[in-house]
Amino acid sequence: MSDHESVGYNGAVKNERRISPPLTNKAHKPTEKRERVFLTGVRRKGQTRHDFEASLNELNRLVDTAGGDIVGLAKQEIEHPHPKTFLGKGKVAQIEEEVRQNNAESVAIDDELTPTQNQNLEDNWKVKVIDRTAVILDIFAKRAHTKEGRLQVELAQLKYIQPRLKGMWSHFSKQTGSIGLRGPGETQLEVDRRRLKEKITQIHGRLKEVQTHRTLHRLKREAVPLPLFSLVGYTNAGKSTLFNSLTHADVLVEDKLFATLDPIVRRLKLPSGRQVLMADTVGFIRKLPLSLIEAFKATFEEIAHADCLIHVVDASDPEVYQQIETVEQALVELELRQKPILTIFNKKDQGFVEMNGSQGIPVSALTGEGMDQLLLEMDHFLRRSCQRAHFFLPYSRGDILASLYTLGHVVEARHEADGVHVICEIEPQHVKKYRQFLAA
Ligand SMILES: Nc1nc2c(ncn2[C@@H]2O[C@H](COP(=O)(O)OP(=O)(O)OP(=O)(O)O)[C@@H](O)[C@H]2O)c(=O)[nH]1
Ligand SMILES: [Mg+2]
Repeated sequence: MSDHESVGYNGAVKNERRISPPLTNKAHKPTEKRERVFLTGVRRKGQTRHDFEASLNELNRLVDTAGGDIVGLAKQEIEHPHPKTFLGKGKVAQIEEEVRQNNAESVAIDDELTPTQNQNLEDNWKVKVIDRTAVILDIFAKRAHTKEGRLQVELAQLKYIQPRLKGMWSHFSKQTGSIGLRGPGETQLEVDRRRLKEKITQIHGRLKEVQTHRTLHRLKREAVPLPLFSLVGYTNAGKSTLFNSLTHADVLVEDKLFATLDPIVRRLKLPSGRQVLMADTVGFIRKLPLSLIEAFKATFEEIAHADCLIHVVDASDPEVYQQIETVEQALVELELRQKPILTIFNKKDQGFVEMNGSQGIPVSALTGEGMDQLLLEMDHFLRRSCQRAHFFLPYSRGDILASLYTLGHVVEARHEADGVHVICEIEPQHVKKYRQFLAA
């Protein structure tokens, strides 16, 4: 259980058990330099109060993870964001006053700002202004450990910084190391636009190299035909806990957002004796900008090559519906929505909120309850959903070969003079679709 359990801020999180953010520093190392952050929530037209509070609450947790303490909070309802300052004039003045009174070092806004709005607000408040994307990027920067992960974060940061460079020059060139300006990209604040562009091209190149290596590695792994199950889910749903419990791995588990950034794959044995692979991946969160998802496409590659997704849902969280929706939306954006999905409801030990209509295998990754059933279901899934089929494809139909790789599991591809013999385990619907290419 976390130290933060019952602490809310300004009454915004009253009854929401586990998304309650910390106000105390108890959980942090005493040596850690914490930044004084003023939080601003903006309720857009059409947004429910509940959704607004939940999102703001989450930003509070994100700021905490990034190393900030909330020293004040302002909320505003707006119909349309002001093109120049995002917030209305009165609110800008009010926040300026509060920032001064509370000695805030930065203002975090729970929305996405244009570079102009960002700059104008900084001019007004004389402190750094960070939007939700910047906070998330900062956490990613702290948490990426593999070469590929770090390159991806750097790329995302540089792309984020690019249009904002001017403002960052004027105020914050000396402030590297604080939230939103930290990580692999921070030295880039000292280079001009042209060099930034060159750098972006260069990182693209290096990423490509790393990714080629990774693809080779994966192809080698795929030479042994093991089905791949990939965990997906909202951040903090319990994916890594489940992963550790099933594969006896030792992945970092934390009551923080985005504990996992770099994907990891392990082998595991199902009750039937069949071996499979399982991948743990980065979690999703609401309002994750598409550009960020794009920078992490490679990270999601393990999901793209999975035979089946296991959607880990924290069914004890009052926000469960919104979280399911966010994950499904992200899967649509990544063009992965057509993958077979096994849904599990995690954290049974904490009691589930009422779930109308949705179904999932109830488990507790923490206590181990329901794990046997999950493993049986995975076995069942493999048997139920696939059939072995033998296709012969002329070389002119490379498109179908590519589809077979995406939709099913190619066990063998034998290249002959006039085409490719493919043996694959694939769902009957796809066998039917390509039946004219079935080998006799
Ligand atoms: N009570 C309870 N807590 C759980 C359970 N599963 C996970 N947790 C807790 O939930 C928190 C998040 O768990 P993680 O496994 O790190 O979650 P994750 O989905 O990997 O999160 P990210 O990597 O941040 O996306 C940790 O504090 C876990 O101990 C469960 O079944 N019951
Ligand atoms: Mg994790």
